Amino acid sequence: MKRHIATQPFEGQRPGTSGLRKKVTVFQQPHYLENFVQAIFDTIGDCAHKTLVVGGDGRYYNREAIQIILRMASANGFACALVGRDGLLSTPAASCVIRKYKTDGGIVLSASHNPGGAEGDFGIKFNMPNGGPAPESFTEATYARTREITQYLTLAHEDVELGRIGTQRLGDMTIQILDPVADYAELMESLFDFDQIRALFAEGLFNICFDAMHAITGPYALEILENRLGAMPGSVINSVPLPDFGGGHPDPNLTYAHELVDLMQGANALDFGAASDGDGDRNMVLGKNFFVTPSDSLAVIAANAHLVPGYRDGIAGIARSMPTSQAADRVAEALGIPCYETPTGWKFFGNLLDAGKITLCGEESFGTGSNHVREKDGLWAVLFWLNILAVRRQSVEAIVLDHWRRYGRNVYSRHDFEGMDTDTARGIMADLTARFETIKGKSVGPYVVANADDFSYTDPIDGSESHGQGLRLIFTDGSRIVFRLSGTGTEGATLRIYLEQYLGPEADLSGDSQELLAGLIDIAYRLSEVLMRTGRGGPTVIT
Ligand code: G16
Repeated sequence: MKRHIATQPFEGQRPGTSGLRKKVTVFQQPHYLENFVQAIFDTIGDCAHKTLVVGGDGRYYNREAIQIILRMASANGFACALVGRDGLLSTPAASCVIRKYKTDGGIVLSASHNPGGAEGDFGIKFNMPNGGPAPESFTEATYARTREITQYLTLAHEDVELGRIGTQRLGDMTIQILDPVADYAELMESLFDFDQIRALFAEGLFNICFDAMHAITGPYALEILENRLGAMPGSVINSVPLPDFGGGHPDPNLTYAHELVDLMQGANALDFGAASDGDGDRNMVLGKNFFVTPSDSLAVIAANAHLVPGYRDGIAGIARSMPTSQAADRVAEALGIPCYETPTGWKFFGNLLDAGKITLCGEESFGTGSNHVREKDGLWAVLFWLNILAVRRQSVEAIVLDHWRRYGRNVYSRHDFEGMDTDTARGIMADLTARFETIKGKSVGPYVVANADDFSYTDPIDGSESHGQGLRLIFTDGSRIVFRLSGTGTEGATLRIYLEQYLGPEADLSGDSQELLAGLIDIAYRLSEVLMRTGRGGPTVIT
C-alpha cells in the first residue's frame, strides 16, 4: 500500500564531486536517505514506465538503503528495477547495466574510496540513462528539491529477497535480480584480447597480484583474472567484500594499498600489481619496484591503444581533469587528436564521450576509463595494461621508460592535507586567490609565473559553465602548481596540492618524483603557508 510520509528538509544535502557523501550515522537518521531519494525522483519527473538500476559497493548500510530505495521507487511509479544480487554492483558495472539494458538511469550507493563500517562513510548518486553521473544541472535541481521537500512516497511492503536471481514483484514494480559480474565480464571480453592475456599467464613466468582491498572488485577480479584469464589462484587478494572493508581504507594508492605495495618491492617482487577501490572505479598500477602515476597510465594507455582490439581502429580524442598531468596532451598531439581539459569529476567527461569527441579519459585521482561505460573503471584499466604487456612482452617499467624517452616525462605528485579545519582550508584558498591577482609575470624561485587563475570550464557540447574549479599557478616552462579543496571528503576539509614539472626526452628521466619536485613543493608550501597554518609537519598522503 502506498504511503505519503510527511518530512522536513535536512541541511547540507548538496551533492559534491560525486554524489552525496556523509557518515553512515547521518544517513541513518529517520527520513534522511528518503528525502534525498525523493528529491532524485522528483528531479527525474514522471517515473511511470521507467526502469531504474540499483546497486552499491556493499559497504555498511548498503542492504538497508536498497530496500528503502526499492520501496520508494515502486511507490513513485517505476515499472521495473534491475538490482545486483545482494545489492552489489561495482560503479562501472552499474554504468554497464544502465547502458546495456537501455534503462532510465540508476542509483549507485557508494562512498568510493572512503572508509566504511558503522562509523564510516556512505554515499548515493544518480546516474543518467547514458550510464554516467548526473551533470551539475541535475544535481543542483536535486539539491533544490531537498530544500523544499515536505513528503516522500513509500510502500508498506516486506523486504525484497536480494540474494535470489530472477524476477520478483514489489507492489506494481517488477524487480529483476541480476548476477552483478556477468554483463560486465562479457563487456571486458569484447574489448580485450583475452586469448593473448591467457597465453601470457599460461607460460607461468608472469606473476601478478590484484588487491581488491576487501571491496567490490573481489568477485569481478576473481572471475575475470583467475577464472577466465588463468592468473594463478591466489593472484587476487582481499577478494571478499566486507561492509567495513576489513577496517581498511579502500583507496588504491601507495599509502593505503600497502599490502600490495610490499609485494611489489624487493628482489622477489611480482611482475604486475594493481588495486581498486571501494566501488571498483579507481585503479593503481604497479610494476616490479615501479609505480605508474595515474597521469602517466592514461598517457601510456592512449599511446598503446592500437594494440588493444576494442581500440584498434583509433581513438577520437582524450580528456583529462585539469589537475591531471599533461602527459596525455603530448600523446594526443602526436596522434593528431584533441585533448580536453575538464574540471575534477567524472561527470564532466559524459558529454564529450556521448558526443564521440573522446574515446579515453582519466584523472590523477587514480581514475581511467573510456567510452565503453560512463564511469571510470578500475578493472578495465588493469586489463588494458595486461593486454599491452601481453603484446609488448616488456616490463611495466620498460614500457613507461620507453614512453618517457619518446614524449618526455611529466614528473607529478599530489600532496593531500586531509581532515583540516574547514575555516583554515578556506582561509588558505582565499589568501591564495588574493595573491594570484598580482603574481602574474613575477619570479618565484627559479620559475616565472605565466598565469595564475581559478579554473573555469565551459562544456564544449552544451555550453554549461563551471567556476571555482581549482587555483592554478602555471609557470613559463609549463610547470604547474594547483591548489584545490576536495569535494568528496566527509570530515573537515582536504586541501590537495598538485605539482607537475616537465622533463624533455633528452633529460635524465629517472629519479624520484619527490626529489625532482622539491623546488615546486617548497614554493607551494611557502605560498599557501600550509604547514604553519595547520601546525603539521607534512601532508597526510602523498601520491
Ligand atoms: C570522485 C570523482 C572523481 C574525482 C575524485 C576526487 O571519484 O568521480 O572525478 O577525481 O572523486 O575528487 P576530489 O578531489 O574532489 O576529492 P570517486 O572515486 O571518489 O568517485
